[in-house]
Amino acid sequence: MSYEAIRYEIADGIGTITLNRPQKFNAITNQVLRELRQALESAGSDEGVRCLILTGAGSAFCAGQDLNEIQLQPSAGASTIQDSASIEEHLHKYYHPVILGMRSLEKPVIAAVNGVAAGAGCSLALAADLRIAADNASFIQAFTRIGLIPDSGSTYFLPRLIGLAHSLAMIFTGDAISAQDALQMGLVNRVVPSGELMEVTRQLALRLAQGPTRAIGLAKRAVNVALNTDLQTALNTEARLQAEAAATRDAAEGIAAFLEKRKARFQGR
Ligand code: T3D
Repeated sequence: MSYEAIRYEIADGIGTITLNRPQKFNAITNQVLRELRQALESAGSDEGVRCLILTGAGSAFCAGQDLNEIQLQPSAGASTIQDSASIEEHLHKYYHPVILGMRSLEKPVIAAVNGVAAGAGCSLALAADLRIAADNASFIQAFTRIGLIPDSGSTYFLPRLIGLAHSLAMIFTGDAISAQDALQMGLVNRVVPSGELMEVTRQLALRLAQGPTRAIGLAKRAVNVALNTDLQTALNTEARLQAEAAATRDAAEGIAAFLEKRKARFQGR
């Protein structure tokens, strides 16, 4: 598939998705979401991709839903969006496959947040496994600024990452959170000078892509399960997935390399 609203490039085992509507601060259209879904599916089935980076072209990461595509009909008590009967249907049909696709992709996903991440753009960053922010990045739960509520997973990810108090303050006020404040809250893993963002992110992605990526993927699945379950189920899931990890060539290689006092050569299987 050819991409227009995003770019999708693969090099050195790293897939890089770049939201590519810089003049509109990478605001999200249906085409963006269709292409994102396609790229995620492609990354999932491509053994050559062992880590994924999500970033934005130009000065913004993503300004959320393109507000030009929303058609409000307040008198009818409803709103619609291009190609969908309702906002609810739109979220199910376009946004949810992307958010679920990021979470279920058993490969690490790093958001390289190069500028403002607002509304569903903030949700996209939150759905990634790791976030590296440029020092000029910011995070805005912009939804309530325009009379909407957080969606695309923000109500799920935000309290889990930064706790209730910070989450509700962000959601109720819609205030911008700076990269430094985001770091203190635990919203991002690291803040780097803007000019170094992609290089630092690529170095981390490369390290992960050269790691035991099958085990990393299974660990992501185990954590996804553990987030929503009791201890017994989490323990059972760990045990079952540990058996899978232990059966990989990478586990044999990792243990052999330790015993032979050499660096392991992982292949992701
Ligand atoms: O089913 C559903 O779809 C519902 C789902 C909703 C999910 C959501 O994401 S709702 C929230 C939508 N997003 C927003 O409300 C954020 C709107 N944007 C802003 O508040 C500001 O643009 C920013 C705070 C992100 C950045 O401000 P600033 O001053 O740095 O930039 P700017 O001048 O406002 O924006 C730059 C350009 O991007 C500008 O284009 P122009 O006028 O120069 O041609 C602006 O119109 C455009 N842009 C920014 N955000 C959006 C957008 N165009 C369309 N939709 C946007 N969301």
